[in-house]
Amino acid sequence: MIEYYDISGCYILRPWAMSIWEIMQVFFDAEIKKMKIKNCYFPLFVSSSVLEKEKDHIEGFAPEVAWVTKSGKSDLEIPIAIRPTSETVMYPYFSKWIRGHRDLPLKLNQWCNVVRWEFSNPTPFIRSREFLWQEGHTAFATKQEADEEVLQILELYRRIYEEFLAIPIIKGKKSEMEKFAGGLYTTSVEAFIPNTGRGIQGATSHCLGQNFAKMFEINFENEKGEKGMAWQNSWAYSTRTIGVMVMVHGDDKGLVLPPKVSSVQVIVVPVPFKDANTQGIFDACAATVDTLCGAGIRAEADYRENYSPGWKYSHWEMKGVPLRIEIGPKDLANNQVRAVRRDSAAKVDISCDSLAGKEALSQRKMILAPWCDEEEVEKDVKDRTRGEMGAAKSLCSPFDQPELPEGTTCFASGKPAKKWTYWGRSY
Ligand code: 86X
Repeated sequence: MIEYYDISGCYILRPWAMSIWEIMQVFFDAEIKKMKIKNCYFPLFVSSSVLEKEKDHIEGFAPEVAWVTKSGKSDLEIPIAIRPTSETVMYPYFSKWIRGHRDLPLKLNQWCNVVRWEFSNPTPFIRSREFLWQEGHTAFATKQEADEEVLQILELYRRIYEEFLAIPIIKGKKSEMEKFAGGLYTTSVEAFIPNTGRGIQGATSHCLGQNFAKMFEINFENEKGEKGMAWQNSWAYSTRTIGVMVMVHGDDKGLVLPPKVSSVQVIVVPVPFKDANTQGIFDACAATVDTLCGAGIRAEADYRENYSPGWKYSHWEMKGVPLRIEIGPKDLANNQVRAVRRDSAAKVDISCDSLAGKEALSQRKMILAPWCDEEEVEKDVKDRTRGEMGAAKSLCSPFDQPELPEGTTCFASGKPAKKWTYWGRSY
């Protein structure tokens, strides 16, 4: 996931790690856009006068601020700080952009890096001197609106941990001692690392109250022509999320990736044997990858000839790929594959015909799936599911439709989906 670097506390994020970040980013970015929060980008550099504008909240953090003091060989006239967070960078412009109640709410987010020159044990993802995050900064006319948003954002953080990283968290409010001193109250999602018996803050969502509005004069005129002061929030999650995931799920064989964030969800490994039909095995691997990719699963095959199957097993286990599929001579003869779960090491043989088939069906469940709404495809589903227990058919498209994000494909045809439909065996 990372490569070490020649500056302590700084790490190179390799594609295996960056892809996890990007998957969470796609989700979170879409969710905040639904909330009418807009992306922006403020400069990395902060003048000392602006950084120190809010003395009280900076005081405790001052030792962590990194400064640029030179250009080439000459000293800068005034040193320039590198953002450790962007309150003081952004709020002078909030003051400028907010004049009347029609300028509110102002809801901004930026995806960026920040630098905090930590001295205590740097740890990849968990405590690094530079890290990636999103920071949201919003301003409202009323406290009630601010309060509501704090919890909406906290719920998105919960979903990142629980739905994407498969990590249970506790939502809650920080004590007066542990809250962000510059704000009114701080909420967080807290995770737990069983191995070390330690809690870890997963993300925070603050209501800043009117503290910063006072300092930065973020005022507006309300409908009645009276002067009001903005209510503000700020919230962030960072690449620490990946560190929590590594610690919670990792085991003695290495990383364990939750399928939702894994850039490779299934690795297919050919297991050729002496004079068995090697080409046939390779072809079956390619067909398996095709079938899985067609069903929207991120699958790849490892055809490398200079590594043994056993070596590949440990390699992909160490990398955390959720499912390994092995195809050997016996599997080829039986038109099946062997699947091995990364988390539990549980093995199961699956017929090639039901590979992309819905596991849920064999567990006697109903399935809600995006569908292209074409009759041919509906018939095809019946054909493909015909078995001892009877074929599955469409049941209904519920009036209560979940969201169908643009680009969602039909579970059966791979064409653009038009609606969510229930499928299953029926009376
Ligand atoms: C506190 C508060 C807040 C926006 C968040 O937690 C969410 C996103 N910011 C961040 N904090 C600092 O204010 C801070 C300031 C300086 Cl100068 C520093 F060097 C380190 C800091 N660390 C945290």
